Amino acid sequence: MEEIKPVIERKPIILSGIQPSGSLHIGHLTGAIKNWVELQEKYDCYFTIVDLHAITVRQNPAELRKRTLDLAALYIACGIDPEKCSLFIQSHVPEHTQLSWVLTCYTGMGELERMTQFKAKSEKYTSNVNAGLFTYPILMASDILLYQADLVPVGEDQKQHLELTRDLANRFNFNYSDTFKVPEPYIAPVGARIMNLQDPESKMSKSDENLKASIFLTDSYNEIVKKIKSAVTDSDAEVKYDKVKKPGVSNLMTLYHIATGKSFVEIETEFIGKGYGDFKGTVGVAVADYLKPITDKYAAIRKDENYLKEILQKGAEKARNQASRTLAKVYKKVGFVSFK
Ligand code: ATP
Ligand code: LTN
Repeated sequence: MEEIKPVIERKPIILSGIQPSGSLHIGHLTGAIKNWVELQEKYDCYFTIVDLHAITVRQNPAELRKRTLDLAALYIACGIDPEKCSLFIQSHVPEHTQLSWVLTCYTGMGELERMTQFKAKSEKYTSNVNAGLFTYPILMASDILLYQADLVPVGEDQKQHLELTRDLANRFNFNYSDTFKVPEPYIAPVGARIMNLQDPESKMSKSDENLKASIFLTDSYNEIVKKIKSAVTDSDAEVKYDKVKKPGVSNLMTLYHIATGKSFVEIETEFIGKGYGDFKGTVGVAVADYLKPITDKYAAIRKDENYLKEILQKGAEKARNQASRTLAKVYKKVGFVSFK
């Protein structure tokens, strides 16, 4: 009689990462991590802290070490559950750099020269246009392909890198045989872009030098209230949503909406006849209250480095388990000798 094999349903795989190149701000929470928290329920998720990517720009070693652990603690404080997914530091899984070298030999110079992020970063960091900045997208492709990820949650700015990842996967699969899953971008249900508090026409960004421009997830209650008090608005005194004419006020309304769930019409009505002073005071307290559970949890987790270390070691083990299998396949296909 023919043996009936059980069908093992595998959950689709998701991989995403953030560089430990600055502190996380409220935009990361609403635009990225909150989505990840939902995704971990339905998918097999790998979330990584991409420290190898971070050194494409000069980093102070002590700072980098600190920020990497800060970021791990923040992921957990925001709701990433290390029991449900693999949370790990990229440099703890050497397969990332190993696969990256192989893929480097399958990438054209022209493909990398086209990357808009490379062009932008090499203009910004003129004194250090290193080869890592150039090959950065290949390392990112390796992050994704090692885990056979089906979906990759990314922002608009990373879509070009994902396209290259797909090209590399297809190229390798075509040259040898099916090796890599060709990943799709996962574009989250659009959350609002949070803008810079001091320059509301550009987005809040972790590499901004002006600390008053961003609300960091590590800011204290009073710092948050103070930053919102000093946010740039405009010279009329009407709380009205108009992203073009009133970008500062609209941004604060967005933050208030995120913190309280109130609609823009409700917010406009609430502040009829009241000045910006009142408005900013109320928004500041609402945002600080909204972030408080995260900041409290963060402070508790961050203090316990042994706990963090344990989680990150376990996460790296889980990740290596999958990554080493993919790398072994790749090495075999390109013709490297193996005695296993
Ligand atoms: P950098 O300025 O160092 O390039 P960044 O602050 O722009 O960094 P990324 O690390 O590129 O942040 O962001 C990771 C993800 O977080 C983005 O893909 C996007 O989904 C989300 N994100 C970042 N900034 C914002 C923002 N201001 N508003 C909403 N979402 C954001
Ligand atoms: N390049 C991305 C960070 C990143 C990433 C990844 C995102 C590195 N490897 C793999 C998704 C999947 C950035 O700068 N936001």
